[in-house]
Amino acid sequence: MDGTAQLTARPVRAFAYDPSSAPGSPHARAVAVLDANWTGTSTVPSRGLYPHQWSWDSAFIAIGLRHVAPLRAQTELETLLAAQWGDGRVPHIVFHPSVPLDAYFPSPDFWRSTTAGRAAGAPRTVQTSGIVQPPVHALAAWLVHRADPALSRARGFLARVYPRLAAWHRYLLHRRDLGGGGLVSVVHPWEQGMDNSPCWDAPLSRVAPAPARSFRRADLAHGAPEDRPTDLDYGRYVRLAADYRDGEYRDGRGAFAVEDPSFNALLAVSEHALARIARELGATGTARHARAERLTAALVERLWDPAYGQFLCRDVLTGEAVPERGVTGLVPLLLPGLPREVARALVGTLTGPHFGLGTRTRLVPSHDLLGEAFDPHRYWRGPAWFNTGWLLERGLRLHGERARADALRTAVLELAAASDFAEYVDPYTGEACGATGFGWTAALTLDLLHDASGEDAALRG
Ligand code: 9WN
Repeated sequence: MDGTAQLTARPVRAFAYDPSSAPGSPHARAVAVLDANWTGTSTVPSRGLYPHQWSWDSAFIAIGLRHVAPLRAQTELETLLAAQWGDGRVPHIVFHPSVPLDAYFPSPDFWRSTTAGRAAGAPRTVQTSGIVQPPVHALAAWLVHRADPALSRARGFLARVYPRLAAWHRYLLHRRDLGGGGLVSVVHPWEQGMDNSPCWDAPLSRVAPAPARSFRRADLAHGAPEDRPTDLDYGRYVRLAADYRDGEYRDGRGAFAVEDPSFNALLAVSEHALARIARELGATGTARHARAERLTAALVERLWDPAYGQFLCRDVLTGEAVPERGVTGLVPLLLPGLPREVARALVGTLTGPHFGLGTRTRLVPSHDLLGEAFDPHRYWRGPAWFNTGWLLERGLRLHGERARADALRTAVLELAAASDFAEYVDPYTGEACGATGFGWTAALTLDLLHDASGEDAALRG
């Protein structure tokens, strides 16, 4: 697709934005979305498309929920962590037993966590998937605590979640350093959270797809096929997950292993948050800050590409960088310890022709506007997501880019409300794509309304 032609053809629309919390305001509507998606113990990303609990969704949801329902925000994280496996992994989905099996694929009978996951310590009383998602949870736990420290202390919230978060990070750092260079590898595109990104195309092309007749997709009942991953991609996702399951979820190098910038940056940020939590609980936290800084250094050493002005994924099986500009390569801007010239270059790339922030786009596209694979509607191949917008807004603010952060904040708030809290939007027009009433879109709207300075999320030192 010719990105340049698109740019002139589709002007950015202006939206009216109401900052109050009166009935009918974006604030009230965002709260209503979270209420509608609440199940009593956690929040579904979307009632139709994603009717279970998802790991990184819950972390983002807790970050917003803390401002309006701090007890629910704590419960959200505690419910997820209660499904942690004995080896420390936090599963990417915790299934609700009352939801029919055919409501989402892959369902519990595909993952078979209670049997295939037994050796890895999967819980017996709840069904989960066996892969993971980005570790945003310690950051979320810290922010949830900060929203209502009295409630948090009274319930012993941090003391309860700390050992589980520490075991989670230990699992990632010890069992998932498949490249041996101090960074975590993801073993499935769903683990990284940006499922269908062109960054996975080359590493995924080596995976033999499961035959289409061997599984039945549920997502196409809710989303337009041209917005969703293709059947061939799904065949590969299924093959990778089935092989992992059939190996009883043992970690080692399978057919897909990638070191990803966003996943590792979020781990480093969460390690800083865990240091804060440790300090709050009476320890020093120094070793954790040092670990976060080592992770930051490994990220720069292994994944930074000065010629691209951004981080790139690294295919662990070939040892090569993946030459694709995904938004994942900008997310490390969230790191407080980033070298100044790296932060400066990232801002340049974010606002330059490949992502166009502030000129051609108001929200950050998920992929290079000028790349061959760019598609403004297809899942993670171009559309803008609100969680990456939030992460980069916090990153811009942290690195002193106040005017740009303000503009991005306004765009997130306006487009979230105007799109009825869509899962994602066309980066040029703001047109809603995927599900509406999407959990993290509503939650991060609330966070930006309540926490304009982002001071707590900055985690400096
Ligand atoms: C697979 C729930 C999840 C998000 C991911 C997003 C999408 C699932 C899917 O939905 O992934 O985990 O079925 O496509 O890519 O980031 O956590 O909202």
